[in-house]
Amino acid sequence: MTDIAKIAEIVDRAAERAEAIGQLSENGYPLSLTEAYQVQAQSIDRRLARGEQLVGIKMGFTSRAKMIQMGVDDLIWGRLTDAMLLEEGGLIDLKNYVHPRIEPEIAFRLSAPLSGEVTLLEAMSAVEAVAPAMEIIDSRYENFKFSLQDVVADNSSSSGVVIGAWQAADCNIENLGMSLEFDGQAVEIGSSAAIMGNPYRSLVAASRLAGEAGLTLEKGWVVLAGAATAAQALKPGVHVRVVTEQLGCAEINVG
Ligand code: 0L1
Ligand code: MG
Repeated sequence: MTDIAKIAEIVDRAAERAEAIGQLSENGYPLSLTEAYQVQAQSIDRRLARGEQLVGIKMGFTSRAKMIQMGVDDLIWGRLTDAMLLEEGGLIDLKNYVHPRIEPEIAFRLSAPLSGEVTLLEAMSAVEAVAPAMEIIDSRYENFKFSLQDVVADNSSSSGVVIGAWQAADCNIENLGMSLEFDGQAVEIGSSAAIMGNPYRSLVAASRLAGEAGLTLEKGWVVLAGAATAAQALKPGVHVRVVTEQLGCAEINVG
């Protein structure tokens, strides 16, 4: 029988200590997707037991191109805790990460719970605010290499979130120009349309997938809709900014 608790301890320790580990799938821990999500849940339970609070979820593989690249036909998701929230405009300490990358995203804040299968309109009406955001993904696996099950067990690589000023959720966010800048130079350019054609579709999927795991997206939670472009590796000393048409900016400095 698969020892979910033991594997959860392995991935949790790797994240806590910022130490790279070998892929589970190649080191005697082949997991089904269901088991991988159980590992994720138990590894996050370990963080909650240390005092962290669940504040939302992140969606991954939200672009068709990334799904095809991974040979998968559904999205993945991970859990966000308060310890992952980084001060907007603040400083990131690289020693807390293995090999962090950053990607431009859209964040939603919920004004009402969302659970299971919902329509696009139901998802939209549960959002009170939208913000430009960046996710720091930091796979705990050596060389950022993993199988689908490995990455899901590792909380879908999520390790940090930077959220800009919240805006009322009354603008059309289907096709907003987005760029990721390093020291004022655009290193990635894209559109919010890259996120499932409309970031709100990612919220519908978030509700469905969390529901399958018995989780309700709670009022006040943040849902990271997914990346609008590829991720970029963080470099020491760089100033990073996401600029999103209509929504504004979010920024962070790397120490
Ligand atoms: O879109 C995502 O946030 C996917 C994260 C997992 C894959 C990766 O680490 O690149
Ligand atoms: Mg992401």
